Amino acid sequence: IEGEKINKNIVTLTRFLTEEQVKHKEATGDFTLLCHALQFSFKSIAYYIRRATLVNLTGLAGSSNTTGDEQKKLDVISNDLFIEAMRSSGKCALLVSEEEEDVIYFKDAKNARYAVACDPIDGSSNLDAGVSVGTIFAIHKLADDSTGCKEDILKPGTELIAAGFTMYGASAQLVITMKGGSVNGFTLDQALGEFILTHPNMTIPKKRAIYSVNEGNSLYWEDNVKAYFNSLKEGQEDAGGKPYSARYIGSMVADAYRTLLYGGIFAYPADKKSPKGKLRILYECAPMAMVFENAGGQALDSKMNRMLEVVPQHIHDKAGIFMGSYDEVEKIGNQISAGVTGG
Ligand code: P6P
Repeated sequence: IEGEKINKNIVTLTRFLTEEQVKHKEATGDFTLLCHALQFSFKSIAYYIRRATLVNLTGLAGSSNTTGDEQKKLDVISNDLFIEAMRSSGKCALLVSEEEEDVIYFKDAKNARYAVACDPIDGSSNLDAGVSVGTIFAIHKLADDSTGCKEDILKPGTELIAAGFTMYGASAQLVITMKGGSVNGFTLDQALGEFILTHPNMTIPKKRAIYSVNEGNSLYWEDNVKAYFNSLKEGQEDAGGKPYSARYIGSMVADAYRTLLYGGIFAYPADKKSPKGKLRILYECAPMAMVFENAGGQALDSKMNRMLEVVPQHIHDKAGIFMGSYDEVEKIGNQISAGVTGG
């Protein structure tokens, strides 16, 4: 094609999933089919987001979700799309969505072996401003003797089978990782309707002088969190005396994607206003923690526990989170552990 550099070795998400499946002799193909339902929902949501402003899909749908956020029309459409994609796959036994107060059980999915947690449109408060929003997902496998119950998803992130997110920006970027695997990035080719592997084996830089946090909450931060972020604003010996740069979009998938690519630290600390933090464990903190760890980074909660070892008691439980470059999180661990506080 004139002017376009043809990528010689085009790997579609569909091919990638099939190649992954054949690596596991015991694979039944159920996980692959579940992922096809996932990619269908990402393509559909991407379609609606592109048209949102054109067909006046932004603005409030006049309802609110479980956590009191005013729901935008796209929230509702994306949630419905995701639920129907999971239901029709027949491979999902139960679903937790940020938009649904209770667990959704798919009783018709007789032999379904997977439990999915998702935030269909994370960062939706930014939609009207054209800021990148995204879908975050996490996939657990049911216990062998279970046909699907809440305990199948109230598990630590260390047991996640797969996790990732799709960021709807200039194009739709899917980032996915599987248990013990690498992190791979795919870009949606709108013309073909295919996710193409564009970022194989993503690894986060070991360190980077960029921090990403909502400074507007600093009044509520614990003293050791304040001290840590203030220390980044002083000249850094190992950075030629320069302080860190601040980057904050306010949409987790966008801040996470930039941190994954460039390095640095993203944080939403628990604080006096939100003692348990703001971000939800099942469909924000744990899936992101799995991506960051598999990319060579780290993720901790506000008590400096490994985020992937945190076990939620309720499906919408929250946690404080610090995640990013390996060395940047080490730095936090050393500084904040001095006086561990926060939920
Ligand atoms: P704040 C968006 O509402 C969200 O859930 C995440 O996407 C984002 O990281 C965070 O909340 C932003 O919160 O308080 O900084 O606006």
